[in-house]
Amino acid sequence: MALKFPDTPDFTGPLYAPSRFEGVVRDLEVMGTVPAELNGRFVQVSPDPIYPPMLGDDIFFNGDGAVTSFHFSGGHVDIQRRYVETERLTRQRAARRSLHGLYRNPFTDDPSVKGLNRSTANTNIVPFNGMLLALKEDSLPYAMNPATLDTIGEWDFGGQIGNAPFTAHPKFDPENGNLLAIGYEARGLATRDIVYYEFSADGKKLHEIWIEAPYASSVHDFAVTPNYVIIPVPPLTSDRDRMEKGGRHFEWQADLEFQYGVMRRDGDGSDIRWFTGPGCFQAHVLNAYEEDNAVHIDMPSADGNVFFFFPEADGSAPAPETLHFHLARWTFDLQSNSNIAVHTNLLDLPCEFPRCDPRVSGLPYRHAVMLGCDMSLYAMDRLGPPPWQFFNMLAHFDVATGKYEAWSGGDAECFQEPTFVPRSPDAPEGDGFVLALLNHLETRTTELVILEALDLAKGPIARVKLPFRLRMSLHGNWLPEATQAA
Ligand code: V55
Ligand code: FE
Repeated sequence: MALKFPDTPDFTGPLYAPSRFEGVVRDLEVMGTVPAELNGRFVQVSPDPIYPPMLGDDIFFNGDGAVTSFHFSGGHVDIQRRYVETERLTRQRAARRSLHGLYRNPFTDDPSVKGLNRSTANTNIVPFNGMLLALKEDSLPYAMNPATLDTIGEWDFGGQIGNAPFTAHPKFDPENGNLLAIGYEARGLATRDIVYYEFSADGKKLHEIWIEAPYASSVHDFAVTPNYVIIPVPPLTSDRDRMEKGGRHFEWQADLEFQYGVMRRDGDGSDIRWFTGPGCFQAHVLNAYEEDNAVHIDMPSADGNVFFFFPEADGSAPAPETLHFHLARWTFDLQSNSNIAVHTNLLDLPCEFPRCDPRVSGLPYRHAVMLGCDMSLYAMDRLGPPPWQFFNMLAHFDVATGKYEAWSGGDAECFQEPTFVPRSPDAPEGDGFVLALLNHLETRTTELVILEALDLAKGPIARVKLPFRLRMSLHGNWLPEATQAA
C-alpha cells in the first residue's frame, strides 16, 4: 500500500518535510564550549504529522506534536525526541492513517474519531508542578514526564477545571511561580466565551474568571501583569455554521478592529474594558507591564493577515512578502474614558517569536530576544524563494535604548524560536544565554546554537550538531535542573 506525503509546501523542503522519528542520542557533537551554568533541559515541540493528511493536503498547524528535549549537564548535551501520545495519535497509529480532517473542524473527521479528543498537543510545552504540559489551544493540556517524555495523559488539573480549551501560551508569575492561563471558545466551538485561570505552583486552582469577547476569534496569546489580565482579540474570527458546512475554523475579517480586553486579575470580569486599535495581525506577546495608571503590551505586528491559510471570505490573502512588520506597543490608559489603544512603534523591523527574561514577565523590562529577517542576506539566487516563517536573524532588542543587535546564521540558514536562559537565578535581567535551533537549508541539517544574550553579534559560543534534520517547530522552554521531577 502506498503511503506518501503530498508534494505541497507544507510537507516538502528543508524546513517542512516531516521528521517523524523518535529516539535518543547521547553526547551530541559540540563545537565550542557549552557553558557550565547550563544544567537542565531545553524542551520544545513541533507539529510533525505522522501520517499523510486524510484530505490530501493540510496546514503546518495541524501536525502531531513531537517533543524534542535537550538535556544539558556539565557541558554535555543529550537529545531525546518523542511524540505526545494523544488520543488522536493513538487512533491514527491503530488505523495506520490520518483520521482527522481540516484544522479544528471536527465535522470533517472520520466517523471513527467522532467525539474523541482532537488535540495535537503541538504548539508549546511548559514545565508545571513536576510535569511538562504539551499544549494545543483547542483542548486541555497533555501531561508528560520531563525526564522520560512518557505521556501521562490529558490534564484537567485533577478535576479542578472542566473540559474548556487551554491556551498554548500560559504565563508564570515571577513572584510565586503561579501558572496563569486562558481558554477561548471556552463554551464550545466558535463561542465568544473566554476563561482565565490562576493555579498555584503546586497545582491548586486559585482563581477563575469568565468573560465574553466582542466576537469569537483566535486568541493565541495574552498577558498578565501584577494587577491586570490583557486579552488581545484579533480580526481572525470563527463561525460554527461555516465549520458545519466543511469550511475553515478561522477567517480573516479585514473590516474588524483589533480588540484588547483589560480586566483586573483579582476581579470577576465585570470590570473588563475593551480598547480598540487598527485591524492588524498580531499573534505573540513579548511582554506587558503597568506604569502609573496605564498598562502597556508589546507585540510583533503586521499590517495584514500573516495566516494566508485562513484567508478572507472571498479566499484572498496578501502575499507574505508584501506585509510590513514592526514591534508595536499598545497602551491602555485606565484613567481616561477613551477606549483607544494608543500605538507606539518600538522597532521598525520584521520580528517574531519574541521572548523576554522570564523573571520580568508582566513587569517593567528592558531586554527582548526574538527572530528577525533580512532578505538581503539570503541566497535567493541559489535557493529560490524562502519557506514560510523564514527568519534568518537572531536578535536582541534593548527596549530602553532602542538598540538592535542581530546575528545572521548564514545565507542559507534560518532559526526556530529562541529561548532565553538566565545565567543564574540572581543574574541581572537579560544576562544569560540564548538557545535556538538553526536549520541549514542547503545541507538539510540542524544545529542548536548557544549565544550570549547581551553579545549576540559575536555569534555562537557553542554549536551543538544534530545527526539529523529537525522540522520547523513552534515553542519551547528551559527547565532548570532544580525544577525537575525525580
Ligand atoms: C498558532 C499555532 C497553532 C494554532 C493556532 O502560531 C495558532 C499560532 C500550531 O498551532 O493552532
Ligand atoms: Fe504561539
